Amino acid sequence: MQDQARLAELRQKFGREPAAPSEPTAERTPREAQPRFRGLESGHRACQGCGEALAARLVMESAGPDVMVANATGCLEVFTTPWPQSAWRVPWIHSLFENSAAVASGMEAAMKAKGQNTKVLAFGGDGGTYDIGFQALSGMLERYHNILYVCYDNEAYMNTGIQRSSSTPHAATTTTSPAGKERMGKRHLKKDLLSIIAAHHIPYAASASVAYPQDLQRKVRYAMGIDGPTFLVVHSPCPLGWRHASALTIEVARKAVECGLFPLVELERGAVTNIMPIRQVRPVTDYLKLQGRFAHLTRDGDPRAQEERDHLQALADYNINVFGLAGDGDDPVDTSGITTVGRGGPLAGRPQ
Ligand SMILES: Cc1ncc(C[n+]2csc(CCOP(=O)(O)OP(=O)(O)O)c2C)c(N)n1
Ligand code: SF4
Repeated sequence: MQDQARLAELRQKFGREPAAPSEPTAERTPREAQPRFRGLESGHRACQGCGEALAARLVMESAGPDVMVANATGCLEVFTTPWPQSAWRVPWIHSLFENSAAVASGMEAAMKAKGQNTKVLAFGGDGGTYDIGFQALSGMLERYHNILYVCYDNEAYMNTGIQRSSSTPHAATTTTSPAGKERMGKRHLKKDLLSIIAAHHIPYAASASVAYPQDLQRKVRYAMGIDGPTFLVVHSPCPLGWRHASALTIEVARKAVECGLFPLVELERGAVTNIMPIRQVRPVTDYLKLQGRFAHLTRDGDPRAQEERDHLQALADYNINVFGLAGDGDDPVDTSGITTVGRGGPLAGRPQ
């Protein structure tokens, strides 16, 4: 089938609008309202408020039971599989740090040879994806394997002690880009990985955030229906590395989207096909001041702090302009209209 016809069929099947949320009722307690299949169980050893754990749970819920996972070394692999235990309910392989895309390619070829339709997922952190596994990922995309690759982007090498990666935002402090007299945190820019992935002209590539689970799950379902390589990068706050309270994970993730620093976009065959509009664009300082990794940027008396804040604001403004993110009124699927999560309940309103 032609690619365009296939895309049209998938759009019709999965819809571009998010599905109606399932409201818990007196008869259906929140626990009963949980999705029936949970590919990643609770009881693992992630830190409290770990965005990566939440992201992986949401991805697995929407991917469904007939999947296999190749998981690069990193926090997700470590906190879900302390031998002899495992939090996974699907076939799962721990790959090297650098080769989850290559291992997943082999798994997919094996499934094909056996005549099975089991979808293969590959998971990696930003270190494993933006940096060390990038070559294997590019090969997987170019060879057109039927794999959904998910990058859990917590913007540093968290599992080994918060070292900077090419995904770490400009001016963030990490153990290998410490803020001090010499420099104001990381000198370089966050790599625009999504554009590089999209340049492979794969059927579907998107960004998502744990602050918008309904949007994230729609993107996973859409990617699951495509027979070819697809890619999702999920912004996943790490309370330990970003130095924010564990209860603030969702709020921090939401503000990253609302200020424009982490745009939520979808690309098909290299072209932008959808964005999440921002109803109320916030200044980047609303996002920065919640996190200890940017504390040096919000202290008074250092002229370099203002300069770096301006720089980050310019990067956010650039995203807003390039993708046309500023909303033009009330939109049911913009950053304020779409169902989100709040502290104290899965379907609660926006926390203030
Ligand atoms: C070739 C290689 N180099 C270094 C390591 C050590 N190492 C294990 S996990 C990790 C960091 C993983 O970072 P990331 O991919 O961002 O995932 P996160 O832990 O942040 O989820 C590193 C450096 C390794 N396992 N293999
Ligand atoms: S260090 Fe960060 S990414 Fe790793 S388990 Fe803890 S919160 Fe999650």
